[in-house]
Amino acid sequence: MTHPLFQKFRLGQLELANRVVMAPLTRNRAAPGNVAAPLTAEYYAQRASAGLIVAEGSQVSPMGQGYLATPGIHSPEQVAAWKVVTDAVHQAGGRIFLQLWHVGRVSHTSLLPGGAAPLAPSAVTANTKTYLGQGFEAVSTPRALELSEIPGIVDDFRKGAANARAAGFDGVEIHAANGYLIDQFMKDGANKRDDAYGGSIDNRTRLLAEVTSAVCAEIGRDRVGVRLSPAGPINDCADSAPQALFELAVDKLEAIGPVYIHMIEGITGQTRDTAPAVDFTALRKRYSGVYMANNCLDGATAQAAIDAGRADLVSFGRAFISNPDLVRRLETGAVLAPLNRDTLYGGGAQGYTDYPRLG
Ligand code: 8OZ
Repeated sequence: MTHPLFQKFRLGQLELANRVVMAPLTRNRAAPGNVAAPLTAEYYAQRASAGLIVAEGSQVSPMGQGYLATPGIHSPEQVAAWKVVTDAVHQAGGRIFLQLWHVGRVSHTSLLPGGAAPLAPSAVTANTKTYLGQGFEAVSTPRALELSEIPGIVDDFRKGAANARAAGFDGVEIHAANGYLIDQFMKDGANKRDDAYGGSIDNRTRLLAEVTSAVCAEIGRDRVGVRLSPAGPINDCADSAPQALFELAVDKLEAIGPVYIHMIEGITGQTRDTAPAVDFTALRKRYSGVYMANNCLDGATAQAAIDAGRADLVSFGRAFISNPDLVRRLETGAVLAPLNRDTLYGGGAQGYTDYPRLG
C-alpha cells in the first residue's frame, strides 16, 4: 500500500498529487529588476512532482526587500516573469503558490530606494546578517513605522496577492515567520511599540490578522496559507512567552480561515528542540484547517507525522534543492543527494538546475 504521504490530497479547490510540499527557499538568482530569471522556470518545473511548490519569498514592495537579487511581485515586469514560471510548473503537472514577503528590519540601505533605512515595528537593530552579493553583512538600523503607514503595508500584501494570481500562481503563502516584518510585530524582542500594534499579544498579532484578512478577501481564503515560526530566534527575533502569543495568533487565523498554516516546528533549519519549549501539538489542535509541518523532517518522520495526525501536509526545504525528484526518492527509500551549501545563494545553473534525478 502506498503511504498516504504519497497519495492525493485536497487543498481548498485544488487537488494535490501528494502531501509532500516544497518549502519556500531563497536562492538570490533574480534578474535585473528583481524579476524571476529564465532558469527559475526550469528549476521549479524540475520539482513539479511535489504535491505543492511554495515558491521563494518575494517582496511585495521595494521596501520589502532584504537580500540581493530576490524576486518581487509588485511590478508588471515581475508579474510577467513569474507567469513564465507558473506556466512551466502547470505544464509539468504541478501546483504552485508564491510566498509574499516583507523583510521589515532585516535589510540594508544599499538595497532600498534612495538608500532608505529599513522599516520595522521599532527602531531596534537586529543582530543578523543579509546577503549582499559578496557574502553576508550586518543589517542596517531600521526606523519605526508610523501608525499611519501600517495600512499601506497591509495593502502591499493585498496587491501582492492579486499580482500573484495574475501571474498564474494557484495561491499565496504569507511569510509571517523567521524574523521578518510580521514576525517582528508579533515578538516582544523586536516590537517595543506603545500603540495599537504593540504591548499586548492582541495588539502584536494585529498586523498578522489584518494582512491575512486582506489577502483572503482579495483572492479567497482557499488560496491563502500563512507561515509561522513560534520558536524563533532566527534573525534575532524572539518572544519572552511564545506559547500564549502563538495560541492567540493561531486562534485569530482559525477565525479568518486561510486554507493552511505552515508551521516551522523548532528552530528554522537547525533543530526540532526548542527552549523555551513551544507545544506544537497544542497549536495544531487549535487549527481546524490544513496543518503543514516543517523543519528537519525526513521520509520516516514525515510519514509518522501523517500517521499520528500531527500533520496534513509536510514540507521539505533543503532536501528539495539537491533532490528535484524528492517525492520519488522518499517513496522508494532511495538515498538523498547532499546539498552543496556554496551554491545556495546567488550564481547561475550550478547548484540550481543541475542536481540530477535518479536513473
Ligand atoms: C535564508 C537566507 C535568506 C532568506 C527565511 C527567506 O528564512 C528566508 C531566508 C533564508 O525565511
